Amino acid sequence: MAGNITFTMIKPAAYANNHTGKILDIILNNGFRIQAMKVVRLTPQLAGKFYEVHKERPFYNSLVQSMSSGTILAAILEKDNAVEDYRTLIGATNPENAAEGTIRKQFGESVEKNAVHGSDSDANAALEASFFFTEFDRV
Ligand code: FUP
Repeated sequence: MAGNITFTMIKPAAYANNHTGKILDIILNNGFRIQAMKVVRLTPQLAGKFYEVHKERPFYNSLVQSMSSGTILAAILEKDNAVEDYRTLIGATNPENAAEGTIRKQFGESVEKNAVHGSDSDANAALEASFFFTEFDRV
């Protein structure tokens, strides 16, 4: 059965360019409930750990640098079928390939600065949520 939470981050460029309000509005208008939310700045070490699965990829160092370059907003979102529905809402990894109306199409600048992260499985949603939040942070 599909789980009911996913984890998202509004990435540094989207946060710095003041897209946060518009992105949260889209999220809430599409039936997601915010269980937990905070703004933080990742150290390169923490960004590297979060994206460890991509460690061998050519884009890893640049991605880690980019994700630790400024403030991000991290949140746990709740909805039936959250992981799949949120990935539909954000669109393809590369904003150029993302469907019209998706968050990445509207606010992404490039494959690396693609505005938002969204978990790719229920298992990763749980891991990523607990990377940023404790049970006490969640309502
Ligand atoms: P997604 O699940 O859509 O976020 O995509 P991936 O897990 O494949 O990629 C994780 C992050 O790596 C993306 F958000 C952006 C970055 N990335 C690049 O910078 N270059 C690439 O060629 C692919 C991904």
